[in-house]
Amino acid sequence: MALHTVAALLQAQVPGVPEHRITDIFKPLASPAQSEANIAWLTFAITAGIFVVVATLIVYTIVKFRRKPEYDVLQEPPQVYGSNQIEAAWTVIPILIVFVLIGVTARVVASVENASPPKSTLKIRVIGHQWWWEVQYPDYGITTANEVHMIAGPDGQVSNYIQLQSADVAHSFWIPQLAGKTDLIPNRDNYIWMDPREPGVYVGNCAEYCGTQHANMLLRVVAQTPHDFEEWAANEKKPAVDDPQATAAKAAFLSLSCVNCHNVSGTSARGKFGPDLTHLMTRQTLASNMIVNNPENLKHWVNDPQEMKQGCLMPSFKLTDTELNQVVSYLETLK
Ligand code: HEC
Ligand SMILES: [Cu+2]
Repeated sequence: MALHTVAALLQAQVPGVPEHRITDIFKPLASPAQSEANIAWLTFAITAGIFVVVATLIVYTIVKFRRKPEYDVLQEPPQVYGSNQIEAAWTVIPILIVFVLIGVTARVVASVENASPPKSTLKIRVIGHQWWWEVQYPDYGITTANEVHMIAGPDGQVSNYIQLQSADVAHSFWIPQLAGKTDLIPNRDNYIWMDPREPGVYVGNCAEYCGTQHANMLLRVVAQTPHDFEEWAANEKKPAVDDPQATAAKAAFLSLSCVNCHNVSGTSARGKFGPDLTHLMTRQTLASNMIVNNPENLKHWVNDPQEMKQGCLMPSFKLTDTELNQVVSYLETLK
């Protein structure tokens, strides 16, 4: 990805919402991430302790047992044949440390997985595809893509319960500031929950190698207050905008093969293979958060997705200029 596109992505903000773009596990903003950060710190502290002890002993030995000028070079050093106490100590202490770490980790994993979600829970289904995310809200009848809207709220009051599935290969859902990685496996349902404490945009990515464009299978969670979420959902539930100014453009879009892969609710475009385009213009990014959703990038994408995201599963169509302009101007009405 060219540097200027990275810079532009950093500016793709949702108006009025702070952005948490540092994918830092040491700055957790939800309970699962918080408990995981705690064990990360504990492990870090223990291993730092081991490092200090071992490094000190090494330095001490190097200094203390250097060859001194008065030593006879040909004489062998004193031969030591082991010490039961020392050997017992350096066997037992590491075993104890390993058991402490296993115990603490197992407890946190179990407590994160078994925690019952708080009363106010939003159900979300995320389906991994090569190389984008389908996002459904079963209770609302909404299907969207790549940008996962969630509810945020003070500790322990709201939560999002996410069912994870895959349409093809194994993927992994990871938003470092909210929760650890959970795989999306074909023919299997996995579940995670997260309770973002602050509204904002949280970034993440697919964390399981899933093919050529794995690195551009990025994630974006838009955590909102329940009120803002409902507002967003109300718009998502509506069928696509039918702009009378765009009748010809719409006809052009519907006459092309786009309809085999993309859904636009309220039209004859019913494809399920690619991202739902019904409210494309409400998303900040395109191609699984790889590029900013602006008119220039949208046109470039429709004209030649293979140039922008080589190997992605949308072919380049060699549309004529007229077709391209019509299709893009139709897509731009999909608010
Ligand atoms: C063979 C199936 C297929 C056809 C046909 C197809 N697309 Fe796509 N389209 C995809 C896939 C798959 C993606 C996701 C690519 C990715 O991010 O890796 C996509 C992504 C997109 C996106 C970006 C959506 C987003 O939210 O990131 C737009 C816009 C789009 N297609 C428009 C079109 C238009 C316009 C046409 C017709 C000219 C078309 N597509 C034809 C499969 C298809
Ligand atoms: Cu993936």
